[in-house]
Amino acid sequence: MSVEPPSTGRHATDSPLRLSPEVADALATGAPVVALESTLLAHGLPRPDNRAAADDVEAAVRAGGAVPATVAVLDGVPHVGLTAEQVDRVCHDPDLAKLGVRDLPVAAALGLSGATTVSSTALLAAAAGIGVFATGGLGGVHRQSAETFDESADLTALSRTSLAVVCAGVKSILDVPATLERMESLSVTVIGYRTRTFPGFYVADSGSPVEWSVDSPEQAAAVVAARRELAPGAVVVANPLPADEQLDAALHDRVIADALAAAEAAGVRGKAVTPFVLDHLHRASGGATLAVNVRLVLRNAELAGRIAAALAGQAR
Ligand code: PSU
Ligand code: MN
Repeated sequence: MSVEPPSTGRHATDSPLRLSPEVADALATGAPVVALESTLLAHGLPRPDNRAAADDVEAAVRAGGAVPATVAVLDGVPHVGLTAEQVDRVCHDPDLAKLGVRDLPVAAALGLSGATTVSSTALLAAAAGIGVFATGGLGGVHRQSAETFDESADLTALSRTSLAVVCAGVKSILDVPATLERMESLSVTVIGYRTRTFPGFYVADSGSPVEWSVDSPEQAAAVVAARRELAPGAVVVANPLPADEQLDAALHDRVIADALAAAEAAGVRGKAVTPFVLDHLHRASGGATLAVNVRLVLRNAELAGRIAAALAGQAR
């Protein structure tokens, strides 16, 4: 990766990444590691519930058989693997920035702190040598993007970053068919996990098909390994919620229409859109979207752990 060196202090030849001892040790010995993003903690889930979720997600990665590596930028330094105190900071600081790839050099140069999105987490994780990453839902093409040009930087980042991203599809506040078209244009590999329909984040089925499907962590790992041999770029492993755990469909459609209208009325723009809409959904659904959001992240984290273990040849 290329992060601008600061004008004083560190030398440009120093690695700009700080790995936790556990993550450094796992990578050095070839043990499975799963990267986790911090924007979903800091900006996607409300305080204080986000703090327990952070621990639960790390525990789910361990249950799957891998070492969790939560990523965030603290005082200008990208950290891969956080201490409990560092997770506290990420979850409790209301002023923490939201950092995509383009924001990383500014944070590094000015010594700022921020949570990393899918785009920047993928970049930093790949730079650390981590092959698997778990999140909730990817960013993508927003509805009305023809007027707003609002398309998440997650998509272009995944087109050039070599790792697997386990997610429950893209957030259903987005234009899902348009996002799938963009992932095709960007040559991002997309596979359904035990499904031929692309998941819809809060709901199991987005209504769009997915062409390829795998049935096991070992098969997913084989696709990831084959992609690595062939060309840079990500493999999206789309892992749907079971039907009996999804959000009620009528509630889903109502609260999403409501949240998008509220964002429009409030004139929210840029990177504030996704956190605004998610927060509105959590309130409007009486916490139902929050519970489903946490559940799907935990499922993705555990599956990512299994895929990482399979990639490391330690499937169990
Ligand atoms: N998944 C979740 N909650 C979130 C996100 C993903 O369950 O809050 C975050 C991710 O960090 C993703 C970001 O990269 O939303 C997308 O933001 P934007 O639409 O501004 O690119
Ligand atoms: Mn955007």
